[in-house]
Amino acid sequence: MIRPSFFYDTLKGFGIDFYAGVPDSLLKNLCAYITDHADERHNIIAANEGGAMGLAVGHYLATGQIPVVFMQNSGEGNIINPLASLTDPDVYNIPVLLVIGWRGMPGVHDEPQHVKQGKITTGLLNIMGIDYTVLSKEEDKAEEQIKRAVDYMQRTNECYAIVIEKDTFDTYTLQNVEKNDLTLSREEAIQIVAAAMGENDVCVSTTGMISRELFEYRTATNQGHERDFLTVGSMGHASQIALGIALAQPDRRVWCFDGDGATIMHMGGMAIVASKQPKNYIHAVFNNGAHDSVGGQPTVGLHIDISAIAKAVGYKKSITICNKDELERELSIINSRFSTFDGPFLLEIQVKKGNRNNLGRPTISPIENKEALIKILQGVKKKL
Ligand SMILES: Cc1ncc(C[n+]2csc(CCOP(=O)(O)OP(=O)(O)O)c2C)c(N)n1
Repeated sequence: MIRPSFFYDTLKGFGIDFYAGVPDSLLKNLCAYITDHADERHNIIAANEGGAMGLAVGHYLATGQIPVVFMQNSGEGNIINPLASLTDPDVYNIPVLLVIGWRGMPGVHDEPQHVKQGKITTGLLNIMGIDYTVLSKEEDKAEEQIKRAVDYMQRTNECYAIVIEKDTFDTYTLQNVEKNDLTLSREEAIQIVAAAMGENDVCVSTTGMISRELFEYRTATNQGHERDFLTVGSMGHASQIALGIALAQPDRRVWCFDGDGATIMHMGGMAIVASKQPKNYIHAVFNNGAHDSVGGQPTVGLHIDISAIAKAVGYKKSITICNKDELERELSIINSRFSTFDGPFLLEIQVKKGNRNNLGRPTISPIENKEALIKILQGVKKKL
């Protein structure tokens, strides 16, 4: 295995010390090391991977130094446009070192949302004309690969990708953990909100543990899963899926269970929700100030005022809640006779980081999930 310190120091030896990206569980130990060792101007957790490319290009323009953009392979979709129209030799010809966690690598079992992306990870690089290597798990070989990557980028001014397999980086535990006094857990908050949903309501939940915790709650309480669309991939788009449903079915309440990382990733979606004024739309953002599902790296979630943003873009009502009593009170107001269809609402629920160690994963497939929801929404039995 490679020590995160080795990777970081080797790049530093080549004058590479600027990092921007969105974290990934395969890069968890590396990201933790960078967080503890780079200052805030040299390590930026970006809103999304495309934004990280922008930051990297800005750094290159200002310093002439090659920057690093790190991401899960799911983030490749978000960098296609900057790769094609910003860094490409046909446009500005700017070198960025891409460090890409390879979830769903063929031959390695992974969750459904990673299977397709895993198959096309290197193919996408090929089609974009990005040279790449899969990082060796032996430090001396890895050092050679990094040297070749840097030579290539210096010679051509083109981007280069280092693809990271599972279990490449050795353990490193983040030291710099931001403390706060939040007491409500995300899982408990999810259970309270899910319990407040009416029987005809549906929910679109976001990528990661939020959907997993919602799934387990339904199982534990002997409810079906058919009213929940568990957006296992496509991070940041749950609010728009929920909006699509809410506009098509104005007589049904639609909830979006979002994370702070996901909300921030495509925050513009909030403005579109508000612009349509869907009275039946309730946006619950479980804000733990972290990308908890992939290792707990910080987001700016607890440093910005999400409910003020919702208000500013035109949600009818928005509120920030940080404890159980307030949450229950607010939900009973939402459910009261007069305000049931008085959205769009945004509930920012501030929760502490962390999850149960034995948290499971959905036991139904995405196709089964989709078909069951369609049956609820369209009232017809679709073939599974
Ligand atoms: C485009 C994209 N980038 C990165 C990921 C990896 N990823 C999965 S869940 C997650 C963190 C989600 O954070 P947040 O929405 O705050 O929810 P939390 O896990 O903290 O509950 C990330 C980065 C992804 N699935 N898709």
